[in-house]
Formats: sequence, C-alpha cells, structure tokens
Amino acid sequence: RWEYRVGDDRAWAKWPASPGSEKARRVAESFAARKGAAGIRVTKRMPITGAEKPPAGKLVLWYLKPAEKWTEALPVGNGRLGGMVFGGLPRERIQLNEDTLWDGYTYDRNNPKALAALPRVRKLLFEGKNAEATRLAQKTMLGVPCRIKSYQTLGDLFLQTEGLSQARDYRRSLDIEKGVATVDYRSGDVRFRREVFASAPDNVLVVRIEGGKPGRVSVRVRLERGRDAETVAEGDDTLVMKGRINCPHHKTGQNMGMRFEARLCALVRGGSLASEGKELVVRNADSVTLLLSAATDYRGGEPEKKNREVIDRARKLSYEELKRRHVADHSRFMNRVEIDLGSRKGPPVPTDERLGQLKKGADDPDLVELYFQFGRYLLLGSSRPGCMPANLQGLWNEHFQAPWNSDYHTNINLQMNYWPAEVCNLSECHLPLFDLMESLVAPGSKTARVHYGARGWVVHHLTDVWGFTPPADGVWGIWPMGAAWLCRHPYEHYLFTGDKEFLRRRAYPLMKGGARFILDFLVEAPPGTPCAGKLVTNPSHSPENRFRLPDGTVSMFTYAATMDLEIIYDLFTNCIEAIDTLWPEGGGPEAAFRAELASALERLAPLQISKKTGRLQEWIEDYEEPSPGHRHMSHLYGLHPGHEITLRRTPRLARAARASLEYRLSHGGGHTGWSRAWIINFWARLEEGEKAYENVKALLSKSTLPNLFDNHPPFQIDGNFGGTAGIAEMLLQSHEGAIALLPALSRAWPRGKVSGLRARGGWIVSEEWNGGKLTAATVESTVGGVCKVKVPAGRRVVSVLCGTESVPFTFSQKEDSVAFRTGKGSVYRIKVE
Ligand code: FUC
Repeated sequence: RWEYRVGDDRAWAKWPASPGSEKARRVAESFAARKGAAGIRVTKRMPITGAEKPPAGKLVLWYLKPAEKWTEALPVGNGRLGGMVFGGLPRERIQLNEDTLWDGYTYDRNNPKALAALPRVRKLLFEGKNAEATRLAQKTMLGVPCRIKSYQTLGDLFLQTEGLSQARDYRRSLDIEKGVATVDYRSGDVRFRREVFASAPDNVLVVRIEGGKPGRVSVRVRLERGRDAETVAEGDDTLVMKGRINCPHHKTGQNMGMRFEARLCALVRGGSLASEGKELVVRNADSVTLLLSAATDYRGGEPEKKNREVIDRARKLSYEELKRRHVADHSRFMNRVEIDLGSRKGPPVPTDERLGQLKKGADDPDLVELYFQFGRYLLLGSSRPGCMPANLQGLWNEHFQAPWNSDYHTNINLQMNYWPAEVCNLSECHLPLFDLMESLVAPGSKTARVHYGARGWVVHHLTDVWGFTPPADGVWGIWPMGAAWLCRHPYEHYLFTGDKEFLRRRAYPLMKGGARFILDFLVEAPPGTPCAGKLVTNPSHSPENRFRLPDGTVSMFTYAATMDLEIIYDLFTNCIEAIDTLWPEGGGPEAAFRAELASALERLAPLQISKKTGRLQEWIEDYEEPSPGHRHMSHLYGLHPGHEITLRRTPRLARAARASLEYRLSHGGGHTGWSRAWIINFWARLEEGEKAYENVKALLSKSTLPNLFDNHPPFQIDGNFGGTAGIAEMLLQSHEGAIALLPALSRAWPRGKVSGLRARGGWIVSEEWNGGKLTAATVESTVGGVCKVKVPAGRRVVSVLCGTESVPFTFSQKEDSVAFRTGKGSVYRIKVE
C-alpha cells in the first residue's frame, strides 16, 4: 500500500493512494501549502502482520502494529532522559528528551508597577467594580513579559533497518515492571528483537538490536533535531549532536540559550560498523547496542564532558549487565506495590483493543491495574531524585513549542502529578518537587516584595525552570496561591514518612515562607462586604473560572475565592501541627509565629454554603455561574486534596461539597483528563465507591490515548497521576487520623488485594477482600507509635497479631476505629469479620 505523506516527522498527514494518483497528490499538495510543510514524500508502507501470542508478564502494554502517532509510542525514562519508542519498520523513531532542556533564561520579570496599583485594585474589587479592577490589574500586575518559554524536545534517534521488505509475528510492548520497551518480529527465517530502556543506575538510554541468527543485523543510525543543532560522527562508532537553543536576550539580542549535547555510541558484535556522513552504519552484525547520553549546561558544567564520562563508564559494561542493573533498580520501585482487582483471565488482548472494549462498556479490572501501575511507572520515569520534577507532560515532549509550554502549572496540574507519590510508595519521586520549590524561594520572595510588599515567597499559576514567579499569561494569572498550595507536599512527605529531620530542615522552612507571604497578603474585608472584618485574600481567583455579577457582567477577578480560604486553612493548620511536632514545648522559637497563625485562622472568612442552592459556594458571594460544568472544581479543595471538609467532622460542608460536585457533573464537568481524575478523588473522599469507579471508567474511556497517556486533550500527564492517586484513594485513606481500609471499594472489584500502599503516620498497608468485604489487612510500622485503623461499615476487627502474638487493641466508638501500639519495623496482621 502506498501513501502520500506530507511534512516532517513531527507533523504529517497521509493519503492512501496508488502511485501517481493525481487526486491524492493534489490533496496532499494543498495540505502542504496550507501548513507550509516542506514537501511531499511518497512512502511505501511495509506489510506487517501481528504476532499471535501476547508477551509474557502481567504489567505489559502491547500492540500488534507500530505506532503511527506520538501518542501511540511507548515511553521509557530514568527521571531525566526519556524516549518515546515507536517500534516502526523498516524505520524506528525514538523521540528523545532531557529534562532540563528548556528555551528561555533567568531574568527579573517582576512588574515594578504592581505594588502601587495593589491598593486601588483591592478597593475596586471590594466595591464590585470588577471590570475596572481587571483592566488596571492587567496593565500593572502581570510579569514583564508575562509569557514563559517552552520545554523542548531533544531530538530523534532514527534506526533504518536495511534490506527489510516485510515483517511477520510483529509485536511491540512495554514491560512496566522491568522498564523495558521491546519490538519483536520475524523477517524471512530470522527473529529480530529490539529492546530500549532508560537506565537510572548508569544514566544512559540503551537500545539493543538482535538478530536470531548471526550476521543479520544491518541498520543505519541517525541522530537529528529540527532546530539549533548539528550532528557529526566522531570516529566510526560515535555520533555527537551538539546545539544551543536560539534564545535572544530580551534587550541586547545576544543568544542566552542553553547548550546541550547528545552522544551516541554503537557497539557491535560481528559484522562491521562505520560512519558515513552523519550516520553510523552497521552491516551484517549479530547484534548492536547503542548507548545514548545527553546533557545540558542548565546546572553548569560542560555537556560534552558529562556525556563522555557517562558513555565511557557505560561502555565498559556488557549489554546483559546494563540491563540487569537497570531491571533490578527499576523493579525494586515498581514491586513495592502489588494490586489485584480480581482480574478475570480472559483471552489475551492487545492494550489498544482492550481500551476499545472498555470504551464500549466492558469492565476490565486488569486494565485498571495496568493503568494504576502505569501511573507509578510514569512518576518513576519522570521524577527521580536529583532530576527536574514531572512537568505537564512528565518528561516526554516532542515539540519545540509544547502545549502550555509543557511547564509547571501550579493551580492543579503540578500538584496532581504528585498525588500518587506518597500513597503509592514512591516517596523518593516526590523529592524533585521540593528541590524546585526551594529554587523558587529566592525569586518568589522578590516577587512577594515587589508585587505585594509582602514577606515570604509566592508563586502564581505557573512556573518554569528559570525561577519565574510573577503572574503570567493574563488576569487569571494573578493568583498568588501557587506556593501555598505546593507547601502541602513537603508536609505530606513528612506525614507519610515520619521523617522529622526532613520536616525540620526542608518542609517547615518552605511552609513557613509560604505562610509568611499569606499572612502579609491577607486583608480585612471592609464593611458592606459579606464577612466584613474577617481576613480575606484580594485580589483572588477561583482558578480559571468565571462568575456573573449582579449587574449581569462576567468576571474572573474577585476577592476571597473559596479555594484561597481552603488553601490557607490547610497551610496554617499544617504549619501549626509542624510547629507542635518540632517544638512540643509551646512552639519554642516559633511560638510567636504560631500565635500569629492561630489568630489569623480564627479571623479567616468562613466557607459559605449557598442559601439558594445548598451548594458550597465557589466564591464568597453567591454568584451565578456562567460555566456550571467548568473543569476546575477549586472550591472542593477542602474535600480533596485538603481535609477541611470530611464526612464525619464537617457533615454539613461535606453535603454542600457533594451538591457542588453533582452540579458540576450534571453540567459536563470532568471533560478533561485531570478534571475527571480529580472527580475520582472527590468521590473516594465521599466514600462513594460506585461513583468513583464510574469516573475511573470515564477517565479510561474518554481521556486516555492508545499508549495509556492521559488526554486533556492534547496529552497532559496530570490525569494519569490523578487517576492513579484516585484508585489508591478508593482503596486506602488516612487523612482523618486513622488508616481507613477500603473506604470506597467498588462492586466492580468484588475480590482482590493490594499491598505496599502507604498511609500517613509511616505505615505500609496491605488489604485483602472478598465478596466486596474486607477480610484481612496488615500494617507495617516504619516509625513506631500508636496505629489507628478504621474498617468499613459492617465489619469488625477481631484480632491483631504480631507474628503469632496477639496484640491488645482498643475500640473507640467516637472515632469509629481501633488503636494498638506498634514497634518500629514490626508487622501487624488485622483480622476482620
Ligand atoms: C490549567 C487548566 C488547563 C490546562 C492547563 C495546563 O490552566 O485550566 O485545562 O490543564 O492548566
């Protein structure tokens, strides 16, 4: 079958045609003209037939044809170096990323006009003159300039297999337990296998091509980038792609762009290896191993030197050794959590087909397990200690100008990326976020000072790797709550690990700076406003949503949006708890600060329940909502990720939150991946297993791409992470002072087990259930202390055993939980009936 293809490797369109078909050519040409694409290629697509057998292993994504689109390719990543493997024949494309490779540079983007305008903007907002306030704020309060630059692709590795005209028994797969992508096929009498992985222990991307018979591997290797880079061969076994992002200084025009380099070295067994122009050519080898290292000068140093060192070290190891080291390291993380949702062993079906069946309504617990573990895989792949945190696309991005710059959005997206980190037992993967936060303290303190005359540090609705902290994009960017929200992350890290040293050295200083800013930012609501005399935020937004004022005009800009109040409640109560933990004797050096927080908390404007609708109000005034199905559900922050609103402690608020959620959903809420994922978490917190599950299914069927990437659209990784966290939240919660076992189990998973999830307080938990009922659980105590456990309604704890010894426990009616003492390192088995 022939087809016309237009464009380059990133953007193309195709038309089926017999060669010479004039009509198809004309369509293609006009498309090319419209897109300004480089030209028309007539490509012969090779006949490929799929394999009959599935790959071995349970945690495997697999497919019977190569990826055509990037969103069908399979991701590998070691936290900083990523690849998207297409599995193409005769040409393989592996799109590459290095996690620091960004356009842009650091410079002061604060707006010197902001502070002088602040009192006037505040007054206008309190007076209900929102349009005027918006105009003034737009002129004075945005960063200069207010747009940031993009995270970029590193380029592509192409492998052109020589002498191949057809393939049988084709299968490509990604084993997420091992972290290896594989392409298998047969040609003639030979079986071929390609393996790709990104090794963390050896810091390289590894590609291996093997022929089942000696001398059958012939391939041309290229390394390319569409911009700002040159590739040269070095000797006969190495390609070096070197470049510098073209980024002119905003005043002088001098290039400030980052320097980068990728170095690829080929090792062959048998046959020959030579460089021809910009390619390496492997002929008649038994096998070839490619090692690729990439680096930038983002953290200083010479990319060339770093790459040379990495490659020199890696090439001393055999392929088998590299793979063994990688698999051991990778699976050590993956195997911490096992999940079985009562999978039915049906006929083995490729992943894209399974997704298709689910879209038609099928239940597929196996696919949910795979999706859950894939979320963990993606976090491990995009956020290893010492690397950049997972951005909007994690690590994987093929663009020079990515959607939303593939940046760090801090009004839901970056935070959602880290929701699974602790509960899903990848606590280390949380660390890059704290590094980023610490790097934002200095610039964020300057923005706090220049824009608000405040102490502490602030981040608005997005940031980048260059320390961007002022308001971005438009008036909706004047949302100074990013840092305050982020601060719950290091505190959660402490709660889950019990690591007091971390709390003292890293979490608390970040939290204190975040709270310091808020204390200075809060103002008293003037007479005539609801909650007059109370402390409120101003200016304020409920992220990206709008409301209708009594005069009929629509605005986004306001004061005291509900989410602000919830974030502040969360941050201040966490700070107070942290102080009480670190300085139990009255707050020690932090006593005065503690008192300030406590008094501000008391004066903070309360959450409002609408008298008209019974819903939790999104704004302090009961405005009409022009977008009732808006994707953001910011006012439910107190339900999740916060815990200001819970079923037992604040039943009235919980009912109101539920009413808001139902209203959103009945108007089309959840239409983006992350929004849908958030809804799973809300329902889980409301202990509504069926509703949570409906949304798991909706996430998979409406917002999931063939490679299981989340689809905003376009691809955005937050939905993957939020979905994984939501599934965990259905199975285990710990935000109310006790470990809640199976709080929101769905009937779709009548029997199953999960092990290795973590709970606040330093517990590692496993659960088993049958007939929809919890049967047993174990709790491993990693820090000691009293363990409180809550079982689902209708179940009762009959015994707690440590080894063979029975452990005394008490039952508290009030807390509806049992409590027992634990010793650090011991495992407790809880029997339930
Ligand atoms: C927020 C959302 C958008 C998108 C963007 C990256 O601003 O409102 O839906 O996810 O982040």
